[in-house]
Amino acid sequence: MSAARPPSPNESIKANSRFLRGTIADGLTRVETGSLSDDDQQLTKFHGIYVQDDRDLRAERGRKKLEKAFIFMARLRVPGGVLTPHQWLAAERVARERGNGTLRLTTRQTIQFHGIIKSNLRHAIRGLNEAMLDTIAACGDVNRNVIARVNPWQSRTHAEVAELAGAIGGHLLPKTRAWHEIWIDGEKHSGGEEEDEPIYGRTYMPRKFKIAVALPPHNDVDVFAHDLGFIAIEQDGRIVGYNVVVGGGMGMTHGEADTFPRTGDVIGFCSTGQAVDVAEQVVTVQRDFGDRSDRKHARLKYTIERMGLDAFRAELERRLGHAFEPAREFAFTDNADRLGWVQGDDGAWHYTLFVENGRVRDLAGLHAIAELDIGRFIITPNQNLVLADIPADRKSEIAALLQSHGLDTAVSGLRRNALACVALPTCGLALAESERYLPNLVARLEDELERVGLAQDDITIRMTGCPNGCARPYLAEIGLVGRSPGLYNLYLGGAFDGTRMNKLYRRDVGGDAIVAALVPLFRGYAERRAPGERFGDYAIRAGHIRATTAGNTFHADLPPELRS
Ligand code: SRM
Ligand code: SF4
Repeated sequence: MSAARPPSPNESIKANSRFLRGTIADGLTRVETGSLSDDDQQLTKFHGIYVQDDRDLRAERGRKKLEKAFIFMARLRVPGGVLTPHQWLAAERVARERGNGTLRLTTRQTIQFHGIIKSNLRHAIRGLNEAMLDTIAACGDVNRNVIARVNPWQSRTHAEVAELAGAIGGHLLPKTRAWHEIWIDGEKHSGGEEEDEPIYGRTYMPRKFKIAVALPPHNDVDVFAHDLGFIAIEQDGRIVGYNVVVGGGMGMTHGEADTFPRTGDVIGFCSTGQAVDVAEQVVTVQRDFGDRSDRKHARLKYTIERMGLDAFRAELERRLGHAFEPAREFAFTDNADRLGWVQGDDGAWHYTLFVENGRVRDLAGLHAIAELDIGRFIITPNQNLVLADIPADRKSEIAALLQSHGLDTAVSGLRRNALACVALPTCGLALAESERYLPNLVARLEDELERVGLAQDDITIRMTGCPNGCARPYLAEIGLVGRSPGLYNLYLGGAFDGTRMNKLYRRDVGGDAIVAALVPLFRGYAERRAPGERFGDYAIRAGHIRATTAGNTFHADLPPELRS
């Protein structure tokens, strides 16, 4: 713990916020600015809301001495990514009437609304609330949206995994009424004194906290990237319990080698009935032992590195009152989505729709499908959308709509496995383009892949506009991380199943250099790969990148000059 160092300013903002109220309600009424006070900007995150500005307009407005073009981003809380068609329509309406007209499916199975101006913000949140949707705890120093394997075609295990995600998410939800009070009721409670946060306390978590539930053999949730992961262990079609994974995380800062991505450690097995308690106690250990002085070292991965895994496990088991059973055998095959139609074990059909980088721009097709009011809409951790539970006799109707709206077009193996974070123009932390650039880069790489006969081979490529890792780029076979406008660090050698991080291959490269670096590798892979060998594995075997030999932190065994 960091007893000697003063707490970070965020700690007093939280402590003095009257359980996350701050002066947000007052700030929303102020017309002299499109923004909110600095402290309130930290607190709105706990309500799933970020103050942003349109960075495309920043320079021009600066020249004209105008305030930045402030806009808000709101993020839904959707445990397991499951929405009804009615909720989809409500979300779409909010995007059209209060946002920038697009919906952004995220890597944590939810929806972000961009471009909401201050005067529209309450209307937007109320519009969502009317469809039983909320943005509570979608950001901030709390447990975030719990994500879960998307497999509605295996109806029983999907229900079990989704149920656990919902149970954990519900259990760890902040208890404060502040969200309802500020955004919905408008009624003042008596200063919040009567409230309590039995799990979090007044200062909540040291930092964000993330949980995922995986169901082997698919690792679509990237379970090793989370503070806490549960890997379902299935026997005879039933889930008998979960292996527990702790201490994953993706973010780092360029040039600061004591910040790093880390894959989580499997520490043992718990029964299904114990899982919610395990989640609560991992949260309380991190609440009490996490670094509250330096927010760059405040995630659970750093707590575990500092305490040591054995000491962490001992503290956790002490709080649980029992030891974990030894972890059970499991194996993953991929961390991707399988696109297109699949029939489920109960006869229903499911269609996984490719949504490039999660951005739904043309709302019409999905609007028409949602209006049929069939089945469920399930957002995947790969930014795609499953139209789930379609009765066999309605399949042709959906198929016809997908076709008439051009939603069922085939894409290459690289494109269907590509993820990009949002980055410019809305993300305040972006150093380079991502969502607006990756599709073009993929097009250039597709030409080469076509030439060498790899057009339909699944290869994962993930880009982010900065090293925070929102598209989990360090777990991709090809990772691209923004350094400055037009320049990226290129990482290679991640595993296709999300169990191994990649390594730095080229520093500060632009589009031409990225293509030039990858083309010989694609050629070599096409000519010399072993049967079934994945691109990331080939990159290591062929000696293009070294395999990690020590530990599960990103910089393990890398010389200092290669650590940024
Ligand atoms: Fe993220 C911050 C977008 C998933 C690591 N992330 C941000 C912010 C809110 C920027 C900010 O703080 O001002 C971005 C908003 C951009 C915008 O304009 O919309 C942002 N993160 C996203 C999304 C939308 C990326 C996407 O394209 O899908 C994902 C939304 C998830 C959600 O629905 O909750 C998103 N972010 C992730 C993930 C992946 C995951 O959770 O599986 C990570 C890596 C895992 C992790 O947390 O370690 C991630 N985001 C970060 C970090 C680095 C955190 C760290 O402790 O290292 C930041 C910066 C921060 O927190 O200070 C960040
Ligand atoms: Fe923004 Fe960086 Fe996250 Fe991309 S990775 S959305 S640039 S914080």
